[in-house]
Amino acid sequence: MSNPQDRLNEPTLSTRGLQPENKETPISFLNTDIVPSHLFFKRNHFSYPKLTYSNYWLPINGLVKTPKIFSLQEIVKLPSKTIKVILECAGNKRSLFEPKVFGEQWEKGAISQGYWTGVSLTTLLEATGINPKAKEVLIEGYDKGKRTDKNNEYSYSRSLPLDKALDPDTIIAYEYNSQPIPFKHGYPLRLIVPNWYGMASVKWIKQISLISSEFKGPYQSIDYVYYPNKENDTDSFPVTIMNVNSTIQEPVHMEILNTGTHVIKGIAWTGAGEVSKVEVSTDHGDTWLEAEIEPTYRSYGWVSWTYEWSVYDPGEYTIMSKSTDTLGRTQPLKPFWNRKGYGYNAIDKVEVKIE
Ligand SMILES: Nc1nc2c(c(=O)[nH]1)N[C@H]1C(S)=C(S)[C@@H](COP(=O)(O)O)O[C@H]1N2
Ligand SMILES: [Mo]
Repeated sequence: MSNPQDRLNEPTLSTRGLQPENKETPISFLNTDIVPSHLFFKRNHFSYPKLTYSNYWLPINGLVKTPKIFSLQEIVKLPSKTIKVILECAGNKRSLFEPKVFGEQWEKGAISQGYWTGVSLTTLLEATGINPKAKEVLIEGYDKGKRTDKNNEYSYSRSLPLDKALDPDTIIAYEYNSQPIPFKHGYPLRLIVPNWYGMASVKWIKQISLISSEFKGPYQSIDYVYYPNKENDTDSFPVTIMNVNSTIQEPVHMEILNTGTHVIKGIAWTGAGEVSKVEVSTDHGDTWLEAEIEPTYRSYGWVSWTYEWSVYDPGEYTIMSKSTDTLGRTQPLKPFWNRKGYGYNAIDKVEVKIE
């Protein structure tokens, strides 16, 4: 019989900031692969927008043949699809960079996944038609505010190149795990861009515009850009698809265990192709053995993996995990350092002591 107190012993989000609200998922303490909405990480650039839903409309304008304004009722009547998608903040694991970088010091929980339901953006664009001059689709969010480096107010807006916008799996979502999207995650409509880091999935969509040039808003020309150098902006390039990556969920860092057999457990994911293997090392990377990957339906989700570790010698151990994808990308030993701390994907590590 479980102790009734144990039912109150639930995992919670960890707070990185409250204004705006930034909180991370307890990634080691999930008991399902589908993150329930109350444990979904939160990443915001501004305070939450004030919306009046009784009057919610979605305009699509700019370089279209016929501009249209969709009501929510019209959108939910269109053919829908449900896809399992990971959202990973580009700053996930930023706290692990050496030398340290400024910004939210995310540990390993700026990632979540679940089932998103919505209408393909391309279905809406079929209704408006596309002017051949259109190059990008600009998605504007309702939230706005000042940046530390600028005097003007900006809304959270980002564009997608036309080919990614027209991918049938790029959706305007209205449900998460079969429920209306929670307000803090973008209710009533948010964009979901599978395989790209989370910044592309704009919440609280205000309007969508087709444009003929490259959008230069600060959330894509200043932030969400890899700057390989500390002192200058040379060789910078935009953050788009997720890197191949993995996280050890169990044991947790610095845990003390006894000798015997332990299940090492984790997740692995990629933003291109599929995860093809996950390898584990318990001897500082001298030898690697393949972990077992759970044969679940992946869609754009992560895979869960396990590795049975029998250990008889007391001592201190470093457990490492390394995933590889079908494009041949593998987690590096050293991360690609960049000034804003995006895309950390070095081989994952936890240390344990065996007694
Ligand atoms: N409108 C709006 N959309 C947004 C953001 C935001 O601040 N405002 N943050 C982006 C970033 S950086 C991430 S990682 C994800 C986080 O989504 P979540 O808060 O639902 O986890 O939303 C993206 N979409
Ligand atoms: Mo993010």
